[in-house]
Amino acid sequence: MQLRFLGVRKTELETALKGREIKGEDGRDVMGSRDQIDTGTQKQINEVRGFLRACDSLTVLTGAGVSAESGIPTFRDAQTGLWARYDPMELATPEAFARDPALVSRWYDERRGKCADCRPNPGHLALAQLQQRFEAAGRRFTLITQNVDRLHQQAGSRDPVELHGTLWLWRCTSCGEEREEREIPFPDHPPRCACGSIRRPGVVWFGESLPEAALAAAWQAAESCELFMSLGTSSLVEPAASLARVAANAGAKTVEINLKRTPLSTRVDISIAGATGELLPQILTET
Ligand code: BV8
Ligand code: ZN
Repeated sequence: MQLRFLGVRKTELETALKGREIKGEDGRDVMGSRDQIDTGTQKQINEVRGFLRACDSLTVLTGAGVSAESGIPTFRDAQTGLWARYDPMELATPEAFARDPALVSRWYDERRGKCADCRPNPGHLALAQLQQRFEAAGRRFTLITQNVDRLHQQAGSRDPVELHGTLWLWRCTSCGEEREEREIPFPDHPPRCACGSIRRPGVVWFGESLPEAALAAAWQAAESCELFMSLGTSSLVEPAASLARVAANAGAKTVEINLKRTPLSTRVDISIAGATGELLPQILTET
């Protein structure tokens, strides 16, 4: 390309031009603007790196946005195909399951299928690495997730607090027997327990209380951390959406990373606009 006639090696030029924007005829930055981070965001990244270096206890909350780059639609993303006419907030309720258990079971079976085809993305991997680093240095790290896909565990994260359960565990609605279900798809909808009763996904539905142990662990981790990071969540679903406030009220530094603004963006110390799959690996270099 153009560079050749300058008789200098591409790498030398790239280092010389690092961070500088070179506009091509079409006004696009020839140095491949996708991974160019604007100076404002770079400054925020450096500040977050400073927070990470300085803190001995970190609590991270993740939402559907962290799994988006793995190909799992978020709750905000429009439902597709035969699910397009259903509102996920309606399907994810005990009322919907009582009304039509086969329909709700099929929806969760389809989501299991989707998750099974997806792999953790660099955002998940960066968080697993961060946990390793923190724990190797004797610093406290707590990962709290609203996601039910278990991609964090696949990425190597240990013991994340699953606030809203998981769609990989199914529970009998009468004897309570719970076990992991990896066979996709289910032969019948809804699946049946050996006792003959129907089984439901091991998730928390809207209107249902969260598992006490998970909620207590999340609250305790928010109240006692020095840094709280809210990643890829719209911060609309309670009580998860209150955790950042609990941390801030307890004196923690708070950081948000999201593609879009959320109700939390004006209430945290640093809110970075961007994709977690791109920004988290960047933030982790040099921390
Ligand atoms: C309860 C499991 C006791 C099932 C889920 C107080 C006030 C108002 C309402 C309430 C309240 N207290 C309780 C309620 C009711 C309700 C609630 O909060 N309703 C909301 C809608 C107003 N809460 C409950 O019912 C909870 N139970 O409180 O019990 C009680 C009961 C009744 C009344 C009082 C008390 C139970 C809530 C849990 C429900 N189960 N999931 C399943 O998955 O099927 S919630 C589910 O939706 C997820 O787990 C998650 O929590 C939520 C979706 O939010 P996000 O994960 O943030 O995803 P979303 O799609 O919204 O946004 C994605 C974000 O990522 C976006 O901002 C986008 O910009 C960003 N993004 C996208 N790509 C990227 C990205 N960011 C970075 N990088 C990218 N690449
Ligand atoms: Zn049973």
